[in-house]
Amino acid sequence: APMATGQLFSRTTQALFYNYKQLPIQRMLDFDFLCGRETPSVAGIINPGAEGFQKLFFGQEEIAIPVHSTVEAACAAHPTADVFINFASYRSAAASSNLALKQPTIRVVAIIAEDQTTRLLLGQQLPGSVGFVSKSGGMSNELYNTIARVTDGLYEGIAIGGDVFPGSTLSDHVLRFNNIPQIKMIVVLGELGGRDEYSLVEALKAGKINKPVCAWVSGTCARLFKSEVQFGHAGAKSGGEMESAQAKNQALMDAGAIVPTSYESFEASIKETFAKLAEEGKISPVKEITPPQIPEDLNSAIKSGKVRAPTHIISTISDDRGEEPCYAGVPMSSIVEKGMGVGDVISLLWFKRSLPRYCTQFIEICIMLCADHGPCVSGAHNTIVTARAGKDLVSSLVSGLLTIGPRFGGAVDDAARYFKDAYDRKLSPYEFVESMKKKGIRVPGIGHRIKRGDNRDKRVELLQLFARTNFPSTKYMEYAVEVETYTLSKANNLVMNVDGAIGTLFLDLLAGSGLFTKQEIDEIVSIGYLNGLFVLARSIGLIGHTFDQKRLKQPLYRHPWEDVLYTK
Ligand code: Q5B
Repeated sequence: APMATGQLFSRTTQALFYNYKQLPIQRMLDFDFLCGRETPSVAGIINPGAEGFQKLFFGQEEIAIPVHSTVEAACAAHPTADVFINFASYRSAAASSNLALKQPTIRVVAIIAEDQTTRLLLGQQLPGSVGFVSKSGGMSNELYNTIARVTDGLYEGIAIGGDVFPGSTLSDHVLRFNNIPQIKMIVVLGELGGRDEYSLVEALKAGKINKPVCAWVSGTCARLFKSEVQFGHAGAKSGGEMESAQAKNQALMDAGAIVPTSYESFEASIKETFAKLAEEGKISPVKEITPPQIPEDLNSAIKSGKVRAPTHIISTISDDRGEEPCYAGVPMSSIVEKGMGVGDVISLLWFKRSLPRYCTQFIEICIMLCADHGPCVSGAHNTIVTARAGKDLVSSLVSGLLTIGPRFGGAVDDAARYFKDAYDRKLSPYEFVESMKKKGIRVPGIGHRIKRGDNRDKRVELLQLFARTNFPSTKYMEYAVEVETYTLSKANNLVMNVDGAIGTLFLDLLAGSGLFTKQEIDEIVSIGYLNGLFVLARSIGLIGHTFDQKRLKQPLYRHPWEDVLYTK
């Protein structure tokens, strides 16, 4: 239906909301839902610099409201949204409001100093007969309640704000309400300070308002103070007798407004005015609507203990909710105070327990020894090529990590699995190696591209030495040495490699420490924890190779033709 002169809002009015503030927007949508609106009153959100969609609830349904990065883009996308609700900070509100005023599609600009948005658009949605204008947004809440109780409700309610220079005046709205046929009576709540109420007095005196106006100017208590008092609003201080609540109430009454003797009797005067209009048949009773229930947010319902909801993630290794993060229940301060190291942190986060020093030291030695093995190994090569292609640290690192697998560095778990199985089943080295050969599987942990029987891997020797000195038992590793003796009899490069040494020695650590049940050991081996040691260690080297290439400003890598065998 066409809007009457002065009518700013209808049941289909939509707004653009400047600055993303989830709570007030959600409140507006909740109010829409309560009022039975079919479309949300927020058409779009302007979030400077961001674009996309914002999920919000409209009743029970989730809706996606478009987010625009500029005022112009939002106005172009939503040409029928003629209200601009500005939630910018006081620092940037002027610039964005000026911009909004320049947009041909915008008719109303509301600059929100406090959270009053939900009240702003009340009038467009309610079917009542009362037009209400207030200075105070907070007090308008009070009056909305009063009006709802003693009349057939609001048609429109607006709070102009308590500033010294508000964007619109009380009389602007009263005159506007006077032109809206659906509004049968007007309620005004002014306050001490300023002279705005006198423009209403003038309008009344000039006979420009022919609907009953119930008015009250609050702040009569100011007289009880000996000196001038500044109330909550910038404009709410009595600047002299004329600006006092008493003087303004008197002037309004003299001009023909219905003014009670106190705020307490304001409700009664609104009630009487409405009843009189109803009696005179000037108000046809509106059908009472039972508003729907706004669904409660899950978070608040859970908080109040009304509902329970299943969690989506279960975690047992760390907790960051308390005063300080804990790893497997051990607070970070205690990790630092006790001088724990990376081996202890790995023990807590991977094995969920504190391990004795020789175990954590062994873990740290593994990390140190496997941190790097030169630029020519698969992982470092990939990382170097990636870094030289101009990719970032994470891409270069990941590209190297992705080469870790059954042939390169990722044989630790399989070494542990196969050697454990062979040892536990009491297979002789000959039976083990030959049975693997029959299955066509290379023994994990055996063989190296450059290491030989006469050029052993120093890392393996260091790990063996440490374990033989510190571990209660090295039975799995000694079994691997016997296997190595057999494989070396076949070929000189079939030495125990670093994967084999770590895999078998970790079996010894798990079994010998007495801290793991047989079931836990089986689980660690079957899940495959141990490649993690190589992955973690080699990440250190791969990160180093990335930095190295970047530092050396190495150009894009291209493999030389001479190094490729081109054949058909
Ligand atoms: N043969 C490592 O192969 C390598 C055999 C075998 C029985 C075996 C190979 C292998 C198991 C996986 C493993 C970890 C691919 C290695 C690492 C980290 C690193 C890397 C670095 C670092 C080497 C020649 C003949 C053939 C094969 C037989 C070979 N391996 N038999 N069991 N394990 N090992 N990976 O030299 O009769 O001629 O057909 O897969 O443990 O990755 O530094 O580079 O820190 O970065 O290419 O140390 O051993 O040997 O494939 O030419 O085989 O030996 O069947 O026999 P190669 P191939 P045949 S540590």
